Amino acid sequence: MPLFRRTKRWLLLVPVMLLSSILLVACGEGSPSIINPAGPVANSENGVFVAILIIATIVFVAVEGILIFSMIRFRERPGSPTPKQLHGNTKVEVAWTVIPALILFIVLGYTIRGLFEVATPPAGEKTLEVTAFAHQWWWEFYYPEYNITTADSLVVPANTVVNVSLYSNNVIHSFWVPELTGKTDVVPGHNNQRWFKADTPNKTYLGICAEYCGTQHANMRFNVVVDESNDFLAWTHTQQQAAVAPAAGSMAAKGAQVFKDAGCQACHGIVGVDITSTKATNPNPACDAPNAGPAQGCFTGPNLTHFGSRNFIAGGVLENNSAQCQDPNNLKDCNLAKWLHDPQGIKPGNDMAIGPLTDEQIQQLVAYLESLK
Ligand code: HEC
Ligand SMILES: [Cu+2]
Repeated sequence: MPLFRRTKRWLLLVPVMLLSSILLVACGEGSPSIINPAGPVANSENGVFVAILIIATIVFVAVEGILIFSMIRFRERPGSPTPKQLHGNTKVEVAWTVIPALILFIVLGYTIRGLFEVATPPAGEKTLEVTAFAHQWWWEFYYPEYNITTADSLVVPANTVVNVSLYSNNVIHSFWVPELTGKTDVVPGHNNQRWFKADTPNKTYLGICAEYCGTQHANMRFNVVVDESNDFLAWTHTQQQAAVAPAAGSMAAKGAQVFKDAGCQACHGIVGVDITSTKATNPNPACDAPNAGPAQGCFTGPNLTHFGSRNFIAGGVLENNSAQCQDPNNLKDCNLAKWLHDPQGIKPGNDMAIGPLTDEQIQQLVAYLESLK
């Protein structure tokens, strides 16, 4: 009696399964994945995943294989006798207790090794300190060594340990850059740390908030821009400068005026305009007080001193496509203009509550904000 009597069906089933798995793989195109690690922390985490996947696959194939084989090979056939009736078998019981226990110990070993690998950065390496301040719903990054505050983009040098202090004064968020490091909760009143290192310069990775934190949780993204160390230093130097003052009479200068008149300063700090130093916006305990505001150096919205150099708007809900924002008479594809036109329509519930702006004001504000490189 052959094992499978109707071989043809199986021949059909196998390619269908393989093809559908190829289709599903295509779904992941372009989105960040933990199985493309780009630094030691993500590498170690991926190692644990792969080890467990291999062990689990072997167990799955063995168990299901024996099961399917037995179902077919020993199925009831017409006229077959009643099988021998058994009860209990000490050897089998011991085997299927001891073998899984050993397998789980191996999994535990890999996990514990992984935990130690990602817990603390290797000693004696050059380190960049960053404070990530999780807002509802955008990320602010403060660089204490350089006294820089930025939002949406975490710029880091390659091959350098980046030690991120995670701070929230609102709800629990979670810091996650799938290709660089796993998730770490950002808990009010409990400042966690997360380190990572990026292997390759000139790459950008997507960061995500991985803990539901309100309606716009999914639009709380950021990118990690990895530079050569020289480019990183040049970037810090630019970011340390006060905002460029627009040429008198220019469209941007009119925008700067609108920025004052339309009340933008109530929520946004610009160094050289309404604040003297970015330090004011760093997570400082004064900002946890219920009535904290610009007077205490605490702003509701992102610091805009160098907004023009960033590639995300409002937690990545839009891309800052500066190239489409150059012609004041044609801003239909300019995302910044869209944002200023209707921030609540684009990101409902966010904290930027403003009255409507005229098209002219938007043209001027776009010219101004995009000039803040
Ligand atoms: C009541 C506070 C408030 C006022 C007033 C306000 N904003 Fe905002 N703004 C915010 C907040 C909060 C965000 C971030 C929203 C988010 O991502 O959830 C933001 C985001 C932005 C961004 C995107 C910045 C980035 O890095 O992602 C720009 C640009 C901006 N605002 C410009 C303006 C301009 C121009 C005005 C004046 C017309 C203004 N804002 C008035 C609170 C405010
Ligand atoms: Cu969040």
